[in-house]
Amino acid sequence: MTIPKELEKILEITKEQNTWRRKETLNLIASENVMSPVAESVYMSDYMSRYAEGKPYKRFYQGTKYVDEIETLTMDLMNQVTSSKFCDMRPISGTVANAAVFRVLANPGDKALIAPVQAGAHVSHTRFGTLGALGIEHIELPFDKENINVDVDKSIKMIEEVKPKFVVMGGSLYLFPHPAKELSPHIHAVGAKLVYDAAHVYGLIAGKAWSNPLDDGADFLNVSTHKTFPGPQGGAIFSNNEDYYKPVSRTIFPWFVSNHHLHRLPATAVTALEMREFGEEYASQIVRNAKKLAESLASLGFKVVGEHLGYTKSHQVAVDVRPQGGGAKAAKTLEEANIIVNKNLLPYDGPEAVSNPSGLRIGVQEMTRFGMKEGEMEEIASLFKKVLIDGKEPSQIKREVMEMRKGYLSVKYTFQDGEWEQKFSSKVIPMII
Ligand code: DSN
Repeated sequence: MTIPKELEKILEITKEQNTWRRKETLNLIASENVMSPVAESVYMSDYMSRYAEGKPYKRFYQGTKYVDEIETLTMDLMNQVTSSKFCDMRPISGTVANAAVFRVLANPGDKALIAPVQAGAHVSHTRFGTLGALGIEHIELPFDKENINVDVDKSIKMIEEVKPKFVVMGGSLYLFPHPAKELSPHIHAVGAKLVYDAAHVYGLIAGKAWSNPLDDGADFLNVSTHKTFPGPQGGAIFSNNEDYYKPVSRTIFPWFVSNHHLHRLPATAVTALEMREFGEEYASQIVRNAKKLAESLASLGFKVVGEHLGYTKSHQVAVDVRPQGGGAKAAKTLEEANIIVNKNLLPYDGPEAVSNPSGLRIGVQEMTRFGMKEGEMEEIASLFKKVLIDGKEPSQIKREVMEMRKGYLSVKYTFQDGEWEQKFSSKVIPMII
């Protein structure tokens, strides 16, 4: 039998992807991360071929006894690292988690207050995304330009006047925590709920480097499991209140999920164990790295957002690259040098700037996972300068980037030495590289 030439092509493209992004690039997209080899290994399991509609031990299919077991264990471990009481692992993304909670809290025509888009709100919180698709009215909380954040005093007034069904905080360009603690008593006083979208900062919360929104009055904590929390792509919903959790958990299937992509479960469970063991060390290094990168870029002449606020408290750094030709050009030129970032609207950009915004959003969580520390952040800043300020040929800098990356090829903050090595390392299935 002749092997179709497309098969060779498929393997080749996959190998190219793996080699390029795992071994040769500086990956600085704020919403990405990599799993550990052991998490990747359990991801490639029979679970990926199965269905398990319903909840553990109450399924609509046969053959699910190990799915029940792994889903229950995963929920337990995720509750442990989140210091929460209830968890639903079935949303297959953060956006699906938002859809499920928003729909249970409000009917079409009801009102929701969301953190301002300038303060980083995700598109799913808006009339252009999931909120709009559900027919819920999007009203934005007032913006405090000076603090690049929600304006607390004006928001209290608005909450009292509008009496929304719910308020959404958390964001995608997310440098400084939204004021959940300050606003939650006022939200609850009008009978509304606080939904905190921690997609970006969930790993920082699990690692105790970011205030836990559930302790600050959030009724729901919606997350992604693949950004600062370095697991497989997916979502989850947490709550400490059974009465709030139950209607969401009762309706997520069949409203928003049929198959919840079961191979995520063991991989998320492994990542929760890694975060239980190494999360604090990892999260605190991420925050130190982001701050160091921001300071280094500023000292080399870049206009880094939020100087008066200490630049960042998260894994992200935002840079205004209008002097370097704008976000689109800067991101493309950096990619030619194997430095991967995304162009991003900055708080003062209007929506019309979406294809060529003023900024770059940089996230340090993935390179931190590969062992980079403050010294490497200074090196990265100087590579940015060479490409974007000194105008060096990107292909020349690419060689420097590839050389640098050679020292950071294995995932840290995971089980890999000692007893682990003897018992399990031979069972890990490596990726095709
Ligand atoms: N698009 C993702 C991000 O980059 O923030 C969130 O869904």
